[in-house]
Amino acid sequence: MSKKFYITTPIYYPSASPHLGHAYCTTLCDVIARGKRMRGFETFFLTGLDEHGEKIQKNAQAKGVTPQQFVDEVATRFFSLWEAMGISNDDFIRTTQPRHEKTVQKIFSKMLEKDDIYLSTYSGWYCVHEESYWTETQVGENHLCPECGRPVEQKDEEAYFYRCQKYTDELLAYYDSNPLFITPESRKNEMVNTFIKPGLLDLCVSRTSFSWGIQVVENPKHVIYVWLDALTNYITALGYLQEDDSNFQKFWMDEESEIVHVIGADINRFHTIYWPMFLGSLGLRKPNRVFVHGLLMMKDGKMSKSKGNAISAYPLIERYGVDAVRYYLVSEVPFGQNGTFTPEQFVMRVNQDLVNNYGNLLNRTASMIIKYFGGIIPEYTKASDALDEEIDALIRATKVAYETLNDDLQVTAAYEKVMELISRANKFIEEKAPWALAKDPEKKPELEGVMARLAHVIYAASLMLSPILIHKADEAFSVLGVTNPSYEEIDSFGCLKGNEIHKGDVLFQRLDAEKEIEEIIKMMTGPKETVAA
Ligand code: ME8
Repeated sequence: MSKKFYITTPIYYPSASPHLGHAYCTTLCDVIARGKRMRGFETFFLTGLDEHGEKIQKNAQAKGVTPQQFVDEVATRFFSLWEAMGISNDDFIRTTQPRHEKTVQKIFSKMLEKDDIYLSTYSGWYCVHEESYWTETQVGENHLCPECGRPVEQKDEEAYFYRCQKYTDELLAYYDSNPLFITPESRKNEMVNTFIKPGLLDLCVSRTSFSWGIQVVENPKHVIYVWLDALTNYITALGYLQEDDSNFQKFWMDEESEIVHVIGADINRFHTIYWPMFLGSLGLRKPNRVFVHGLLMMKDGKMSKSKGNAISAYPLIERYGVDAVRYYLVSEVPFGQNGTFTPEQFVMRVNQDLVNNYGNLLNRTASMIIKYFGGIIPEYTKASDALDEEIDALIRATKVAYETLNDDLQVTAAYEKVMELISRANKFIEEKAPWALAKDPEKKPELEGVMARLAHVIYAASLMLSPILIHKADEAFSVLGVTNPSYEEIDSFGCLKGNEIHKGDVLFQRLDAEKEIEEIIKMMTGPKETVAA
C-alpha cells in the first residue's frame, strides 16, 4: 500500500490580487506535492480562499458590490494565477461553498454541546485588519495592534468564547512528544513564550457586529469567527461530517497519512495554538507538521497588498516562462527563511543554474553523443577509474539526500543537491576530455562509459527537477529519447542504452543581464493592475 501525504497552503484572503508572495508559498507546496506523487505517495494537495469576515465585507461595500460578488471576482484572479503557475492542487476550497459552511455549523454545534464554547460578553481592543481582539497590555499605551501596528478600537459585544485553558496541557504535551510539529523550532519557542506561558485567554469565536460570515445555528445573530471558520477548511475540504468522507478517512484519519500545513509566520499562532485545540475538541488527530516559511520581501520591506510594493508573477512568467519563475522561487530563498526579491538575483539564477549548468550539460552531452556515437546512447560500461566511480556514487547519494531533505521539507537544500550533481557532471566532462578519448580507439569503452554516465546524470537530475521544471524536464527527456520517464530508473544505470538523441532548441535562453534587470525593474514599477494594490 502506498504511503499517504496531505499538504495544504493557507487559504488566502481574496481581498486583492495575489502577488509573488502568495505564489511563493503555493509553488513551494506544489513542488513538494509533485515530488511526493512522483515518488509513489498517494498525495492530496489543497489550496483555497478564506472568503468571510469584516474586511471582505468592508472592501465589497467600498466597491458597491455584494461580498459574494466581490470574492467571486477576486477568486478568478487566483484561479488564473494558479493555472499560469502550473499548480497541481487536487481541490480548491472556498469558505463560501455550502459543503464548508454547513460543516462549520456542525463543528460549532459540537463544540457548544461539549461546553467547549460558552456565551458571554466581550469587551476589549479590536483590530479590524487582523480581525483580532487584544488585551490592554498587548495594545500598549498607544493602542496599536501588536500584529500589524494599526490603531485598535474599544468594543463590547455579546459573544461566544472557546475554552482555551481546557486544552492547553494537551497542546503542550503534543509539542513535547512531536518535536517537529512546529518547524523551524524558533517558531515553537515564540508560541510557548509569548502566548502560552503568560496564560491563554479564552478565544472569542463569534461576532455580532457584521454579517458576512457563517451563522451560528443556535443563535443566528452571531456569525462564526473567521479563524474558526477558516482553519476548519483543512478538514471540510476532505469531507469531514459529510456524506462522502472517503478523503477524510484516507488523508486525515489514517495514522499512516502525513499531514503538513505550510504557512507564513504571520499566521503561526492560529495554526499551532488554536487549530490543534479545535481538533482536540472534535476528538481528531493533530497535523504532523506546521511548516512556517519565510517571507519574500522587496528591498523596502515586506511585500504586501496594503504597501502596494508587490510584484505580480504574470509579467515574469510571460517573459521568462513558468519554469524559470518556479525555479527562482524554490532556489533563491531557503525554505523557512526570509528573502528579498531582486531583479539581479532573478537573472543570475536563470543564467547560472538553468543556462550555464543544467542547459549546458544537456547541450554538450547531446552534441557529443551525436558526434561520437551517431546519436545513439552507448553502453554504461564498468567504471574505468575513480572519476567514473565518483559519478556513480554521486548519482546514488544525490537521490538519497534529495528524498531525505524533501521529506524533512528542506526543499531548497534538496534541489541544491541536484544542482551540485549537475555541476559535478560538467566538471567531469573537463576532467575526462571526451574529445581526447575519441581520438584513441582503445579508449572507446571508456568513452562509452563517460557519455552514458553523462546521459544518466541528466536523466536522474531531470527526474528530480521535474517537480519544479514542469515543462523543461519533459524537453530534456525527449532529447534523451525517453518517452516514459520513471523515477525508479534513477538507480538503473544503463537504462538509456540504445535511445536516440533528439536535439532540439536550447532549454533556456541566456539572459542579457543588463537588459533584463531593466525589464524586471519596469515590471516592479509598472501599471497598478499587474501589481497587487
Ligand atoms: O492570512 N512572502 O490570508 P493571507 C511569502 N486567510 N509568503 C507570503 C507573503 C510574502 N510576502 N505574503 C503572503 C490569511 N504570504 C488567512 C489564512 S489559513 C486557515 C487562513 C503567504 O491572504 C504566507 O503563507 O493574508 C502567509 O501566511 C499567507 O500568504 C497569508 O495570506
